[in-house]
Amino acid sequence: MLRRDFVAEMVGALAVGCVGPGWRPRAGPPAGLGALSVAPDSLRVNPARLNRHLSQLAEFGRTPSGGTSRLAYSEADRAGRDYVRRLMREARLAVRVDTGGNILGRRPGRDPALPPILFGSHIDSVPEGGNYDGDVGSLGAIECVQTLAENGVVTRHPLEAVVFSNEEGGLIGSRAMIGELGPAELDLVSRSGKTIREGIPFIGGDPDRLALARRVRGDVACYLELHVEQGGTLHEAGVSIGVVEGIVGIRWYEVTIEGFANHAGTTPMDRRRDALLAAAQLILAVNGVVTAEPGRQVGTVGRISALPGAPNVIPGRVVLSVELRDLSAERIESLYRRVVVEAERIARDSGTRVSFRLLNENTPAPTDPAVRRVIAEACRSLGLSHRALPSGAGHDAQHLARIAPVGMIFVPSVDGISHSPAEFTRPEDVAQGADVLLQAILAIDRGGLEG
Ligand code: HGY
Ligand code: MN
Ligand code: MN
Repeated sequence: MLRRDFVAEMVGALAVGCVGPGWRPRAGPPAGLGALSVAPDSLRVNPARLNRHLSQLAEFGRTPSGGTSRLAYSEADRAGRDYVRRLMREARLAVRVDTGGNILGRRPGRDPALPPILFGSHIDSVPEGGNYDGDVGSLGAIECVQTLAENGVVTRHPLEAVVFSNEEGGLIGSRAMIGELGPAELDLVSRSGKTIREGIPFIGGDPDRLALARRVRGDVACYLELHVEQGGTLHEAGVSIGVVEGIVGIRWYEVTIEGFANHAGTTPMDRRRDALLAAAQLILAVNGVVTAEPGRQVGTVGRISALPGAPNVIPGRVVLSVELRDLSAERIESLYRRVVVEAERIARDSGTRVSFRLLNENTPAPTDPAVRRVIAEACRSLGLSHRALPSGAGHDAQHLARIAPVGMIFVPSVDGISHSPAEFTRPEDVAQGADVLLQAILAIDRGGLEG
């Protein structure tokens, strides 16, 4: 059975059980928590609606393999964002797009002097990605606010659901939000073919006025992100929820190797300066450097182009990507230095020249211990098993950590697959993650981070 069919089936099954004990629809204008007919800690999201929204969002950028290519700044991205804005309006949020292209849906709190609790994720995808990475946290955030709205719950803090722009192209929207998106990055060409400077207005932002999107410490009470784990720890252990301890740092380099393009038939093997041959050695060297010591560090060459690109021409120029990740910024730097030493040796031996250009850097970030405690307590109150774990994937939360306490809630990825059409998270796990998010929001609103 296709996973998509499985989702539809589960959604149907879950619809029967979506109304938790103590749930009462409430008519009339929102009131404070005290006026509720239901205790806030018995509030539950609507699993059928949330999973239906996931299936509907999957239609934007859907690929023949059942995955998603919703590259940031593409038509599919724009259409998906329109869909998400509609859901936000249905959840009675005041919706706007900031100058960095982030979608924000705001709900007033009882105390307008308090900073908002911010929560969300992203809906852009990698090429041929899946239907859960980013989508679960974005739609889960909207589902939480929808649940509060239909139960008449008004929090003390204002609430803001966010869908960050261009997460997969280097956490661009959250970088704009912390005021660190600079001119050099704006000129980079994104996977959509547009530069970031061109892409931001395409989705309703304004790259010339990025300062307006900026938030500083004190502007946000807390940032929470629900996300699929993208690795196999929770799935293998049969644990429902991951409480993220820290998020890896990521560096992307563009490496150029200059050799000499020449005739492939007439140039003897010992007279060549073959840039692709040098690149092959460099790819092995990256792997060798990263695996030379124990630890969780990873390194990947995920993209390569050889020029001029003909069977009968020795490649004269190669451009490839090198990505390095670890929870320690020092270790990333030391891996990088060793890769450069290897690259220079390979260049000397092959008569080529090599240069590295840093394209994007996301620093590692621990999550906030008090937010972790709140999330773990929410799991306990919901009767869900949980465990602490690091994130090997990058997330917008790592930028928000520079200006606010942050926390992340992971739900299991079946077989640990992600950035693939085969990515899958069970509907009940999606709903449980959203319930944890909802309870964490309410606990933080009650002052759960204070004292
Ligand atoms: O690449 C990452 O780690 C993330 O999924 N953007
Ligand atoms: Mn991703
Ligand atoms: Mn993601």
